[in-house]
Amino acid sequence: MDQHVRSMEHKPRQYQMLSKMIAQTANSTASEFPQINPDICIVNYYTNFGKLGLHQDKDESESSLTKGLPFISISIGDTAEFLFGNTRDKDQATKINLESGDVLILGGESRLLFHGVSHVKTDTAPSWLKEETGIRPGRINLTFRQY
Ligand code: MD6
Ligand code: FE
Repeated sequence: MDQHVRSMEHKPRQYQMLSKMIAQTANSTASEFPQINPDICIVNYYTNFGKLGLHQDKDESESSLTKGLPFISISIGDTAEFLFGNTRDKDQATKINLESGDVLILGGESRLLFHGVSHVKTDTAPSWLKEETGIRPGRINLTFRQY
């Protein structure tokens, strides 16, 4: 029991380290993505009917937003169609697929882009992921950010 509790305690730190490493890699390829010390992780689970309207993520501190500190999004499971653009108008938005294992970083000038998920594509998760983890149908999205 004690060991179980301890290992659970370590999980958030491992995720925090993973997101820091992603931020470091992004910073070394594009310096407009400043290094972050993530202190927030939001986990969303989308069923195959799940969607998320176009929005801006701007609940972080003014200093974090002014500096353009990136947020990092990791997708797991079924593929999502992800929209982004300069306005809330979904007809003008660019569409990309976010597949399981994809990492998306919005930072610097792109930090306040409108973005959302139009739909999740049924049964598109890698078969090895389903077999090894028993993951439910749908999509998990983790976003890391610094308040
Ligand atoms: C995504 N998620 O699921 C995009 N924003 O690919 C978000 O934009 C998001 O998951 C704010 C809070 C949680 C999120
Ligand atoms: Fe968002």
